Amino acid sequence: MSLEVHTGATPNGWKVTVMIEELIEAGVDLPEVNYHTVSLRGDQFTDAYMAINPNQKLPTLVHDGRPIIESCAILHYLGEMFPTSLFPTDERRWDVIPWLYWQAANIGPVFGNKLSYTRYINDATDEQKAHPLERFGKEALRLVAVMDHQLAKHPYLASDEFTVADIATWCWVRSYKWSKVDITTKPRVLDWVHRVRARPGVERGIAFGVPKDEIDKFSKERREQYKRGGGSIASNTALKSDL
Ligand SMILES: N[C@@H](CCC(=O)N[C@@H](CS)C(=O)NCC(=O)O)C(=O)O
Repeated sequence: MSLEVHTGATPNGWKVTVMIEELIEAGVDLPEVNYHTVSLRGDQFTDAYMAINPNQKLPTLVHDGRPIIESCAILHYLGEMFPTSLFPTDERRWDVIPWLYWQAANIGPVFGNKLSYTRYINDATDEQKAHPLERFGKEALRLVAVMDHQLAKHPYLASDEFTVADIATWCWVRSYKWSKVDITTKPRVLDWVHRVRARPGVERGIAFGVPKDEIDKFSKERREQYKRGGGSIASNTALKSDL
């Protein structure tokens, strides 16, 4: 049964494309993979998309007729379904699973909010943005310090091995310049960013939806496009509190 991947060129979206490429790199004979690009200009709110993802966000994986929502649950699912060192199946999975949850509960929301207030939100004054910017900026730096603490113990976030916890976290932290979170005071974290970037599977995964010459640095036009998209999402006009 094929893997139907509904995703886009965003940090949460790239987690899945990186995972697929890392599984291929690990020698897994995957079933056919079909990609469906979700445009955040409204695809997420359509009845067809909500039938597989009632939470109205990307990504979603559909395998064997079963939709899996939440990027980290997708990494967990693929890790269990296709066993490799990316997701240990013995008791060592308990080194990894807490850090996968940690990403979902901390890095994603905090870096996401820091990014929104730094780059996207354009219908609030500087004064209104000051408190959330300070709050999410400080919290992001605290999380980077937690990463540094982990990386002092072993070369990857959760263990000696590169795992789904690194995939999930890296997809957010790698854009530290865009979200203006200064990780450069933590050389271990910076080194981890570069080491993970050098992996061929990661290189192919983050190329999803982006021209090859813009993988590491978006063009001015693309940055404007993300700002417009992020601004319209952050303006909350499409949010429905009654489904
Ligand atoms: N916790 C979710 C977050 C997903 C998420 O926020 N996705 C963003 C793109 S990175 C999205 O679909 N945003 C659309 C919107 O907010 O309307 C996950 O990890 O899958």
